[in-house]
Parts: sequence; C-alpha cells; structure tokens
Amino acid sequence: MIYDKLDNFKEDFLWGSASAAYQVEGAYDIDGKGPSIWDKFSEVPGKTYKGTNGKVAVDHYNRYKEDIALMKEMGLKAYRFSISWSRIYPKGRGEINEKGLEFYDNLIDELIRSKIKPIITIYHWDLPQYLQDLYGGWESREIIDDFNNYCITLYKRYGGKVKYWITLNEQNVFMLLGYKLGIHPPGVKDEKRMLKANHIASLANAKAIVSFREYVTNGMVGPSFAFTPNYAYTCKPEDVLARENAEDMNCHWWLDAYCFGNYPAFALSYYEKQGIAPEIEDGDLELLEKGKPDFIGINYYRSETVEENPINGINDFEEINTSGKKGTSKDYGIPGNFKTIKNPYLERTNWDWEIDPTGLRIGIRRINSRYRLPILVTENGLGEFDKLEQNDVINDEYRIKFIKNHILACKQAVTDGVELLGYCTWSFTDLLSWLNGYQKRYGFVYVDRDENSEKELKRIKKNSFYWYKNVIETNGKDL
Ligand code: BGP
Repeated sequence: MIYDKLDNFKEDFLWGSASAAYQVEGAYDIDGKGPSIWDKFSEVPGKTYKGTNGKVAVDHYNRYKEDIALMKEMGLKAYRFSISWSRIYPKGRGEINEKGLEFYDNLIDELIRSKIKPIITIYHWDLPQYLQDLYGGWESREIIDDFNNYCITLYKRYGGKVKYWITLNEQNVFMLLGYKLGIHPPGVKDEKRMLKANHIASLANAKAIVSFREYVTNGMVGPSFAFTPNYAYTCKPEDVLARENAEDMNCHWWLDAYCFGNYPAFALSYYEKQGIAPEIEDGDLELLEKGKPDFIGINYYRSETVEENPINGINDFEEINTSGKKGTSKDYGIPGNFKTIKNPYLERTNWDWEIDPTGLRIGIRRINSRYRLPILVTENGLGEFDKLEQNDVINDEYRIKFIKNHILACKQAVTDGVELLGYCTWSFTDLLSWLNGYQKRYGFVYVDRDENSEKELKRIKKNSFYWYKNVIETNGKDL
C-alpha cells in the first residue's frame, strides 16, 4: 500500500539500541567470571578476523557509566544488552557469583536513573565453556535445566525492575554457524547434530518462558530471531516454490516452533527423508506448546533472493565475507530446494549484505500475518568502515540514510496495522563484531580502538548520534 500520510509511532515507542556482553564488556576474567565458549574459540588461530577477541572489547564493564551518560544525552528510551551467563554462574551451574549479579544490578539501576528502559537478552551466544566440556553444551538435554536455573536466578533478581526480556538471541544463527558451517563455536559441521542441538535449544527456550510466567509479573518475553525474508528471483513457479522452501527451512523452522509449538511440514519431511530430523521425545511438543512468547524480536539486516536449484545443483555452504571486500561472499544452496542469487534491484554493503528497507516492512508483515504477535525490532543497523576525521568528526551519512529508510519502513508497517513495540539499532557504541573484528563499525558512538591496539578507547559521537537524538525527540516525526 502506498500512503499519502503515515501513522505516528505510539507515545511509548521504544527507541533503543542493542549490544551483547561478549562484544562490549571486556573484563573477561574479572570479578569471578568464568570462561565462555567465545573466550576459548577466539584463542584458536585463524578463527576470528586478525585474531580479535573480547578480552577487552570496548571495556563497557568499566565504562558503563560513561556509556549510559551518552545514552541519556541522546535521549535513548531503551537499551538492550545481554547478560554473560558465566559471570553469573562461572561454571554455568552450581555456585552463583554474586559479583556478576552486582554488575548487572548497577547497570540496570544506572539505566533506570537515566530514564532508559533495560531490555535483557538472557543468552547472546557466550555459553559457559564448562558446560560445553561437561556435556557438549546445546547437544545435551541437561542444558535445559541449567538454562532454566540461570533464567530463574535472573528473573528473581531483576524481574521486578525489567519489563522486556529476550530469551535466546538468533538461535538460527548460533546453530547454523556453530553446528553446520562450523565457523562459530563449537565449530561443528554436521547438520544432524545441528538439528538435534537446535531442538534442545527450542525446548530450553520454551521452558524459560514457562518459568518467566511464574516469576515475572507484568513482563513480556520472547526470542530474537535473525529474520532474512526470502524473495523469489522471478515469477516462474519453480522460483516461487524455491522461495517457499527457503522460507520454511530458514524462517518457519524456528518461528513455528516458538509460536505454534511444532515444525513446518515441508522442512520436517525433508529432514526426515534425509535421516537427520531431530528426535522428538514424549512431552517435547507439549513443552513447546506451553512456552509461547509474548512478542517476536526480529534482528533485520537484509533480505535474500532465491531461485530454483536442481537436484544436482549448488550444495555449497554459505561463504561469508568477513573482510569488508565487496564481492567476496558466495551464493549457497540446498540441492532440489533453493539457491541464493544476487537481487538486481538492491545495493550491497561492503560486507555484501543487500540493503533493503522494504524487506523490513515485508518481514514484519509476514511475521505479523502468520503469528499474530507484537513485534520488537531488536537489531537493525549498518556495519561500515568509518573514518575519524580532524576535530573528532565522523561523518556517517551512509548510516543515517540506512537507519532513516528502515525507520520509515517501520512507520509504514505501523500504518499497515502491525503492533510494533519498538526499534533498536545495532549498536549504540562501536563494538567487536564476532568474525569481523573492530573495523566493521555499527555505533552512533565511535570507539577509538582497532585490531592492533586498544589505544585509549575514547568515545566520540558520530554525526548519526545527533540525528538519532532528534528522531527520538520528535518520536520519529522528523526523519
Ligand atoms: C547479529 C548479532 C549481533 C551482531 C550483528 C551484526 O547477527 O546478533 O551480535 O554481531 O548480527 O553482525 P556482524 O557483527 O557479523 O556484522
């Protein structure tokens, strides 16, 4: 629909920004924190860009007050951050580390004093290494209770102060990259193991939601999903079918489990025929059914275009561009199902991510139509090389353009009738990108460090900082 006039965002719209513990905190072994799988994985040569790791990151652990003061100056309404499981339970279970809890007490209280609503992500990929060693992490059903206990500890401690909670961040990404492509920890390349671990994670997610209802009154909980809506390359029915296949395998596989308590028929039957479907035990579907979310968090960066893939067609895994050298990523496909292809209508970033604000509107609409739940955009942003110019100026007009067009797409989705709780950019300050080091920057605030040196980690406001401040002040009327 093309409108003459768009609806306004509601008055309590959550204008936010997001981060994750491993990517900002640093202090990786301070105050009793135990090691996470990312602490260990990043030590293996060749795994991350120039061997970057989160030992110091952007030192948010020590500088959170300075960072929150900047958020306050901007007028941010919400800050989404994750809790490091191994700060709370150094071994993932057993003894609690009070110091870890205190850090998040302080962070949350500082946010509340600054009139910023905290949004907690319970799990953003940094599994305690101990649990990985003990029973193989997400591949064991033992994790369901350990995760639930960790969640209950957080609900009891912070549930009275924090309304919005995210259970798992991008289960689809940490499963695909960790267990199929083998480029995230634990570095496994086995689809059957991925589907098993993924099923266990879905059960853990559901159980955490069931407990949430018991411990947090007046709260809202949901997962954050990395949502990449698929387009058919042409209107040739075979391409349209390829789109259906991709949507089922890449999106509904997770979202149906969260929201319907079961798996989409096509993808399930495909995995069964391959002999790799997860084993569904008695009681599993009942648990999924009980643990449905209050909203869907979506992390949106790009859309993907697919076409028919013959039975003997592309069978490559995705080759990801982690250098920022445009054109180095490769298409991927599943034989007989779909393969990706460049969308001729869309520009790409230097990391080959297609820039598609309308895709965000389409995605929000698709999720809303299928699941009828409110939506929170939990991540959206542009990773780019930024240039620090003389007099501490960072002129990131490209980022302003990107975010502006995506906010406009949100506004159109709201006008379409969708209930949108808020919009969080990725990210507030620059931070460590899992596989891309420090050169792929996302923040409104530049952090002066790179792969070679931490320098002084000075915070410098980019032009986009002032622009987003005005967007918030005018509740999105002035883009
Ligand atoms: C999402 C993750 C974030 C963040 C973002 C940007 O998938 O939830 O943690 O990293 O993507 O990705 P990248 O750092 O690879 O550019």
